[in-house]
Amino acid sequence: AEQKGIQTDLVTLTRFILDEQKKSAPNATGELTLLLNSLQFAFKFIAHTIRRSELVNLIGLAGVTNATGDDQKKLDVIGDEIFINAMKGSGNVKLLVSEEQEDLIVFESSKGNYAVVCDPIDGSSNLDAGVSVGTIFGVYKLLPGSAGSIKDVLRSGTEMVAAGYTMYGASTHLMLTTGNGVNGFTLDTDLGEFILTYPSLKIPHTRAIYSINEGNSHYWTDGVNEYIASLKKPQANGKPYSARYIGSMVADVHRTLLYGGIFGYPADSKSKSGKLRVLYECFPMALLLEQAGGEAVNDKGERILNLEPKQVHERSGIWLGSKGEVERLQPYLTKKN
Ligand code: AHM
Ligand code: MG
Repeated sequence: AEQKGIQTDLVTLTRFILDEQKKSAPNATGELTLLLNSLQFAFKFIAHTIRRSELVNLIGLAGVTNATGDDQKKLDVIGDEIFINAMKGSGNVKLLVSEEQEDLIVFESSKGNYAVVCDPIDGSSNLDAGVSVGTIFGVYKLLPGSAGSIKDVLRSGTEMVAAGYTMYGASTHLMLTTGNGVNGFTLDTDLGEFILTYPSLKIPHTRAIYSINEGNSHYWTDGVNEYIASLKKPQANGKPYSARYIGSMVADVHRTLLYGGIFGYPADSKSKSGKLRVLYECFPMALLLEQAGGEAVNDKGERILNLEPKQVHERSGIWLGSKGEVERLQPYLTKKN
C-alpha cells in the first residue's frame, strides 16, 4: 500500500470510530459516533482559530471594543462559543457543562441522549505566549428515562462513556478513550482529518519526571513537601528527578502520558479544595490515564474516578501519571501532618 514512501492507507478518526463501533457495539445506534464527529469539528475549528489568532488580532480582553466598534473577544470566549454551537448543532447532545458557563446548558429542542462536559480552552493564560493549550472533554449517556437534568452529570467518573483532550501545540493532537484503551490522533491540516498516530497508547510504568507548581510549596502539606524533597535526592541511578511544568494541564498531562512521570495539583492551605475541576478537568484526564495503564488519585490517595461531584464546578486535588510513580507517592499522602 506504499507508493514512493507515501502511506496511502490512513486511519482517520471517523474510520477508527466506525470500526470501533462495529467491533464493540454492532447494534449501537451510532449516536455516539455522530457526537464524536461534532466534537471533532469543534476541535478543528478551535485549532484553526488559535492558529490564526495573531493574524486577525483576536488576542485581547473580552468585552473590550476595537477601533471599528466590534467586540474583541478573548480566545477562550470564542472557544466556548464554538464548542457550544457545535454541541447544539450535533443533535445528539442534551446537556452541556462548560468551564466558561456558570450554569448547565440544556438544549431544549435536542432529542439527544448525551451530556458533554468540557473546558473549551484550558490553560488559556498561556495563549498569548503561544504555549500549548487544549480542550478537555467528557461524555455521559443520560440516565435511563432522563429528559436531561443536573443528575445526569453529577455522577462518578467511572460512568463516562468517552473522554479525552485535544492539545493545540506544534501539531494538534487528540487523545481519546471510549473505555477501550487510549488512541491518539494528529490533525493533518491539509487533509482536515485527524489521523491515528498513537494506537493503543500505554504510559511507561515509571519515569523520573515530576510536574507541579512548586511556587505553592509554602502552602503544601508536610507530606507533599517531603515527597517532592525525596524526588530531588539522587535516586538509585545517582540522578534526581527532573522537574517539568508548563502550567497548561493538557500539555503537562500529554507529556506525562507519552514519557511517563507524575503530575500533581494538590489542594493546599490557600486553595483548600485544589484548583482543577472534577467534572471536566480531573475526570477526563483520570479516565485517559487509567485507560493507558496509569493512575489518578486525589489528595487522600483515593481513585479520582470514584468521586461523586455535588456541583458542576467542584474542584479536587489531583495526582496522576505512571502507576509506579503514583504508588511511590501514596505513603506521603496518607501521612498525618
Ligand atoms: P484554567 O482552566 O483557568 O485555564 O486553569 C487551569 C490551568 C491548568 O491548565 C493548569 O494545570 C493549571 O491551571 C495551572 O495553574 P497554576 O498557574 O496555578 O500553576
Ligand atoms: Mg481549565
